[in-house]
Order: sequence, then C-alpha cells, then structure tokens
Amino acid sequence: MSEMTIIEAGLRALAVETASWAYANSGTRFKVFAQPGVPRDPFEKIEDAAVVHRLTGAAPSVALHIPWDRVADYAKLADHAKQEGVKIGAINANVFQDDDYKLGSVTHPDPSVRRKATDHLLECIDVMDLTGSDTLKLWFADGTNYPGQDSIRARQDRLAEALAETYNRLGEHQRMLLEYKLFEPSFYTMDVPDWGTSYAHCLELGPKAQVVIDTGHHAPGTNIEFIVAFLLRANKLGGFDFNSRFYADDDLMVGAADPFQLFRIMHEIVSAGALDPEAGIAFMLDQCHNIEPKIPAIIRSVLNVQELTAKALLIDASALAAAQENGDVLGANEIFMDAFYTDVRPLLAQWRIDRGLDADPMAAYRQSGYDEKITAERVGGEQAGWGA
Ligand code: LRH
Ligand code: MN
Ligand code: MN
Repeated sequence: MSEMTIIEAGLRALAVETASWAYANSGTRFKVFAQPGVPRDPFEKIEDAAVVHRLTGAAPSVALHIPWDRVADYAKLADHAKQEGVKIGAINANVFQDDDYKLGSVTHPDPSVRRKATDHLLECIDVMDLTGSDTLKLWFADGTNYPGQDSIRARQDRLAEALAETYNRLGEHQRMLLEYKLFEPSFYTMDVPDWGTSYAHCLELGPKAQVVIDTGHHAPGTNIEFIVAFLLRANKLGGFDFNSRFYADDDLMVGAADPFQLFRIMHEIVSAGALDPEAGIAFMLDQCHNIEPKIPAIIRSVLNVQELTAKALLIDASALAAAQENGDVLGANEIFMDAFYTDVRPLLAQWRIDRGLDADPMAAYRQSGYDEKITAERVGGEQAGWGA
C-alpha cells in the first residue's frame, strides 16, 4: 500500500473537536490580552469554529462550556451550528467559578452546596438534550489545600454520590467523561487527581462513564501513552483534551511543546483501531491562546493533530510486530522512529487538494479576509471565563 493510501484510509475518519472558549479572550492569572475580533457570544464562537472546519476539513464539532456558553435558546444554537456546517460536541460543566465553591462543589462539606453543584451537572444534561450533544464532560476543581482541612475519604463518598445521580440522568445515547488533574487549584489533594481515581469511579458507574485525558494534567515525565493503552484495553478511554505544556497546565497549542509525545499517543490510538469515530474516542482541544491569534492557533493545532496522526499511521505495523516478536529492540525502535521522522506535509497537502481544500489552511485563512471582517464587525468580544 502506498503511503498516500494508508494516510487516506486513516485520516478519512479523524475528527478534532475545537473548544468554544479557545476562540474567546483568555489569559493567565496575571493578564488577559484582549484581541480584536473575538466572538461576542456563543453564536459567533460557533461561526469561528465553522471557519476552522471549512479550512481543515477535520474539525466538525465544537465543545461548549456552561455557563460560559449559556444561551436562552439552545435549540437555536444547535441549529446555527448545523447551518454553519458543524455540530455541538461535548458539554463541559463548570462548577468552579462560584463563590459557593470555595471549599468544593460536589465534594463540599455542606450538602446544600453539593445540591447546587449536582443540579448544575443535571442542567448540563438538559443542554445535551436540547443541542443533540452526546457527551457530558466533568472536571472538578474540588480538593483541599491543607492536611486535615477535610476528610479525603468522605469527599470520595460525596463525589461518588453526585456522579451516580448524574449518571442515572443520562439518556440512552449519552455518556459522561470524567477528567482528572493532578493539582491546581487545590494544592494538597485534588478529589480526582489521576486516571486511576477517574477509572475507579467510572468502573463503579457503568459503561456510559469513561475517562478523559487532558494531556496537561499530569506530573512532569508521566508516560501518557501508557495510560492511553491501558484505558483503551479496558474500554474506558472516552477522549482527550489535547494541549501541550512545558511546566504545568500550560494549555499551549497541541504538538507545540512535544510533538513526539503526541505521535506516541496517536500510535496507541492507531494500533488499537480507535481512530474511527465508531470507537467513540473524542479528540478535543482544550487550549488557551493568550498571545497568539485565536483562529490561526486553532487551525495550527488541528493540523498538528493531523500531522502526528499521519506519521503514526505510517508505522509499518507488521514489521514492528515481527521485530517485537523477535526481541529486536533496536530494529523495533528504528521502525517506530522512521515513521516519526517522515515528512508527511507534502502528502497532507495533496490529501487536502484531493478534497477540494486549500493545500495550506494557514495561508488560506490569512488570505480569506475573515480576520479583517471580524475585526471590523465585532467590538467588545467575550472573556472566556479564565481570569474573569
Ligand atoms: C481544567 C480544564 C477543564 C476545564 C477547562 C477549561 O484545567 O482542563 O477541562 O473544563 O480546563
Ligand atoms: Mn481540560
Ligand atoms: Mn486544564
């Protein structure tokens, strides 16, 4: 099989989900640099996501964050997405920006705060019903800062209770993904600090609960592809929040800091046959673009995922299996690295031309006039929520 045939077969199905909040103004704890032309409401965020999809042909859905994307009429929002040629992806719950949540949301010691938080999770399932989304994504900032502050074990019980209530409200074709994060904003314990905790809760809940891996949420040096392989084997990997990091949860463009890591992750996906949408793995971006222009940064990220996936597709699977069987350590590694070092950019340019897309989506965006248009039309764009 030619390299092009292999890439074509693999990439046909690859769908990267972009995040509504990445189109809006966002920053660090220190400063939000407002950019001209950012969306003023969720409708405009969807329009920007549609531009990314039109140029890349690989970003057909956009994730929402509630309440950042709260609107009066969700059916209208979903309809708008459809008109624009994209659909609503995961609904991200947000129980981390309310004064009531200072000591936690679903694990808060006060039952009335827990009730409020769980009600929000249920509200997110209502939003799924109205938008046609099939995925609820949960991340909890919950945890403690000081030893003795609260009972670690009681907080697990409270978490399990809220998750079970939410799980039971899911419709037949809906699922929930539980995201973990080692630290931040809590610095002594996070209530879902790692994949093991998320996995154990998901296992207890049932088949509609799966783990989501945010690539920026681990200790430095963590072998993320091992987690991917383990969860795929257990049928408990629901998807990714892709981004990259040099230090902590940096939320930089995926593939920017460590393209080799993304390659190794995509190799696990490809070799498990999990690239196909049928496998149900959501390839989402969770990034914040503080100094770089938003739409081009998101296009760049989609292209990075595509490029590293194409490289992973080029690993000669049968030669690799033979080398592994023979215990040929260096041979196996060479086969792996050969694919990583292959320059797939010309193949991908051709792949795009074959689909009626521009060979270079970054250049096509620059020439499209869209940036000038939104800069002129949109004044007073949104703040995503971070640093708000
Ligand atoms: C938390 C997180 C989570 C949130 C998003 C905005 O750090 O990764 O996914 O929903 O950032
Ligand atoms: Mn995330
Ligand atoms: Mn994060």
